[in-house]
Amino acid sequence: AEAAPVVMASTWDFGAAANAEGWRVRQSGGSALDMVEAAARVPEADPTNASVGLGGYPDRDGHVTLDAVIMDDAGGLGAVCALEDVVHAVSVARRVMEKTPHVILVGAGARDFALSEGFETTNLLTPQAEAAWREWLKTARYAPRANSENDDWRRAGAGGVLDHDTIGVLGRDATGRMAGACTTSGMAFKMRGRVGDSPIVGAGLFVDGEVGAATATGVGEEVLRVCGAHAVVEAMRHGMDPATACRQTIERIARLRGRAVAEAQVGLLALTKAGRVGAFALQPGFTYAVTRADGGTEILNAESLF
Ligand code: SD4
Repeated sequence: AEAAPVVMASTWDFGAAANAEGWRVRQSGGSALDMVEAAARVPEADPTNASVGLGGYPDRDGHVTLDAVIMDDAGGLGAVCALEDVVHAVSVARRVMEKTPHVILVGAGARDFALSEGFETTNLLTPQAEAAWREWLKTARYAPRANSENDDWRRAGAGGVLDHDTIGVLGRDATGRMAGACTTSGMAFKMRGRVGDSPIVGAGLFVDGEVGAATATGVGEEVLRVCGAHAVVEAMRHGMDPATACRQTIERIARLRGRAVAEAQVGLLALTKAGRVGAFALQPGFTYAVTRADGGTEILNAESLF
């Protein structure tokens, strides 16, 4: 028998815990937006997940700065970039969408807006993340590690912290509506003020009501160069299945960048309106969690170019 359609798809192993929360919201009648927001809040609030929200690694000056976006299938869109002191960046992004005439707020303005909406301030720099930063300062060499999200997550029981981890979540509610969210503390030890792909519509996330949705993870600079998530959704619009659309976009990054991405990771994940899922990555090791309409969840390994 053919597997039940996919209703949630999230990046990395820790996507499974996020999907579980999104599924709970779906079962209680929540909208696709409610599902993906609730899912994204799970890693944001987890201090052992040192890359989303609380516990994220700081920039090279020691500030934890968060990027997040949320989007629905009717053009609803909100994002925050370089947000400080607020755990649930995805929820601030949703307020930007619902309560402002804008779609992106950055830095101090995003923080002021969050506080005006009643969000509390929290010190996002955990002792573990601060210790890792102080250790990093000894060499201060910026060198993103492929798949650190999963490596560190799998070690987290032993007190490991992730040096960057992003979650991208795509969801379909019981009425067939779709939404997506993407939230991250960005690349560990990035320059102050650096914004990645995650909060940028079309790069870290894109949702289209006629086609489906896509999200990205990995080195954001490489995703931004090709507007990764948008490229995937547009390929699906022209009839490509999700895995092939992700593969084509990864191949495009590789052609464009050559040796510059020989060791870089980029993972793309896509979900069609009908509930078909697919993924592809530059390097082996990109995993994603899918939850089907019957409630079953599994973690799948994406194929990769290298
Ligand atoms: C970024 N794409 O800020 C994010 C990082 C990421 O898992 O995906 N980490 O570039």
